[in-house]
Amino acid sequence: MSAEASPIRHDWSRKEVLALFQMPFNDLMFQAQTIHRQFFDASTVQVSTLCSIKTGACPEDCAYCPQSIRYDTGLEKEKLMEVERVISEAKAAKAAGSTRFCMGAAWRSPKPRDMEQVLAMVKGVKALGMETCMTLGMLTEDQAHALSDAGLDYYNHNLDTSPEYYGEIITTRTYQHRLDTLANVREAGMKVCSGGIVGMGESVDDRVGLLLQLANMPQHPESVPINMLVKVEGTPLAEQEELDGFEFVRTIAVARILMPRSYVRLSAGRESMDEYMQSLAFLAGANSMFYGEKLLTTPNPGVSKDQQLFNKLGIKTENSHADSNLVEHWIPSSHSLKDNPLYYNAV
Ligand code: SAM
Ligand code: DTB
Ligand code: SF4
Repeated sequence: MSAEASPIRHDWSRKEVLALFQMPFNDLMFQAQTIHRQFFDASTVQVSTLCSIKTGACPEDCAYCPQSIRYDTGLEKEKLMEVERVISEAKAAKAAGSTRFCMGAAWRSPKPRDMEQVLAMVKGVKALGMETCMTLGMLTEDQAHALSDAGLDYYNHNLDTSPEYYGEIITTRTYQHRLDTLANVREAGMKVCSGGIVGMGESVDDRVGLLLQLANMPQHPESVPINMLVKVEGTPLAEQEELDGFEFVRTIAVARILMPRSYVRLSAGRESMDEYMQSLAFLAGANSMFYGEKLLTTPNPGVSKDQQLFNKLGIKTENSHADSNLVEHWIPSSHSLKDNPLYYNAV
């Protein structure tokens, strides 16, 4: 099938998207994988590393979040990290094969007094030759422009769920606040990273609603993180019933079909997924993930565990500058076999 066969649409109807969610699983996977292959190499994954530059004591009340000051999750709060430390963490992430460094802060929005330090982080990480991403909460137009001018490539700001379910999860800001920040990010010329969380007790209609919001934006987010709720003790969602893994994989597949050119990120929650579920997520069209043993405050599979999975699946990481002394990575055992993952060996 040629790339023309799947136009990039921004006019999806609720009915169409629900119908995708309700397809027989094998048909849905086939459609997602077919579209994925029109736009991407199906065995290449982009890897980003997260760094919590300001941890805990967030004034917001997001029911899933271990960093909200309102819930006792036992998290030690920390001040904004020194620029030098951020840069040394970014160097380590680059050496491990990560190409993007995502800096997250537990803020409702950045304070004017924090901006200078944050902008220095962007410049310092950029100077290492890595892509930069930040997630700092709501941004004004001026803040978005300042970050863009400093060289920030991506801004992560998740819609998290449908407009209808949002009020069940967060009461300290509105859906419109989120959309306004996303508009400021776009207008300032940065790439948008926006997705959501599944497994928070939402209905399939809410997963439809979230993806409709993202897919009907005038320009799709370049990166769409799909997080599985990480249940953290002390948060209101700690005892949330487990979502069936197939529903998570379906959400990835529908995101892939609706936004064919976007990177769909198999995001938080991998620590509780086995290799089979993660490989189904790749088959559904996920082609980006967080790399490194920690997300912001919760565990993530370590690099060596992910390398083992990549080896089993013949997955390569995108544009890696990994230091071969530090990590295992793939080399073709012979040039003629280069494109056949079965013939890749670990060094
Ligand atoms: N404070 C900023 C904000 O909320 O926009 C940036 C940091 S916040 C931790 C970034 C995102 O992490 C949230 O929007 C949410 O999607 C995700 N997240 C936080 N806690 C999570 C959890 N327990 N499970 C899954 N995703 C989570
Ligand atoms: C995103 O969608 N997921 C990441 C990143 N963007 C910032 C954060 C996941 C956080 C999971 C809970 C934690 O580690 O604190
Ligand atoms: Fe604060 Fe972000 Fe956590 Fe919400 S998700 S409590 S805004 S750190």
